[in-house]
Amino acid sequence: MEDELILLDSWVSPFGMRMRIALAEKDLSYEFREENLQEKSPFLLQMNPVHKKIPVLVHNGKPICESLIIVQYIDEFWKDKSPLLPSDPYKRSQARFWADYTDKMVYSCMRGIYSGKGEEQEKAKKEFIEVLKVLERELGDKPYFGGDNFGFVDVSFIPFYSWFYAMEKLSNFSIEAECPELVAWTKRCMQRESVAKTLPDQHKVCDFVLQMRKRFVAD
Ligand code: GS8
Repeated sequence: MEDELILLDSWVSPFGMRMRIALAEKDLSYEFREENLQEKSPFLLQMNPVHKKIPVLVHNGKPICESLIIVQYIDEFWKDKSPLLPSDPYKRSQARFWADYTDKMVYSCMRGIYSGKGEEQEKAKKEFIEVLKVLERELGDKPYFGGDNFGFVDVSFIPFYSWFYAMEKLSNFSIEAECPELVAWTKRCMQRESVAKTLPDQHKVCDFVLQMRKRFVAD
């Protein structure tokens, strides 16, 4: 039986982009369903009744929630093509640690920038730069976080790159000036088809973020 894969997602979600990159790495086709997060579909509420969030991967009718868990599921189910997690248990633990770090640290700083003002926004920017520098140190002189191969940490982190330009515009700084090696890594990742075809245009993301800010942040 052909596997049926449905992705409940939103084009601008960095969490959703993780799924799309992982599915592309494994050469899997799927049905993409854009959710309106202001008016969630009954199917989303049924598939993710706990958090009511996207992304959700529905595999032959069964839902899998939480982006990092979904990427690991994809990697385990379709293990023969383009493995994302290393097979060594210690290396796996380290990959999970850094993916979790991007989850906890990168997005919270970005939220501080896009929803904050004045001093609060400045603090989020400084913290964001620190977090990026920590990640740049972890990358070291490897081509990818996964070493010679594009792996789990790369999949987890690269989607946030599509939001970098919006962060720079909102908070007036240059990520390339702060973290040149990290930006070189983003360019390497963008040469991969799975990433290039998934990440939306940074200007389009920026317009979206500015609109969202207009709606939710009083100036
Ligand atoms: C985060 C998903 C999330 O925040 C994951 O999958 O990794 N930890 C989760 N989804 C957001 C859209 S992206 O910013 C979402 O669905 N928000 C709707 C809501 O909170 O009501």
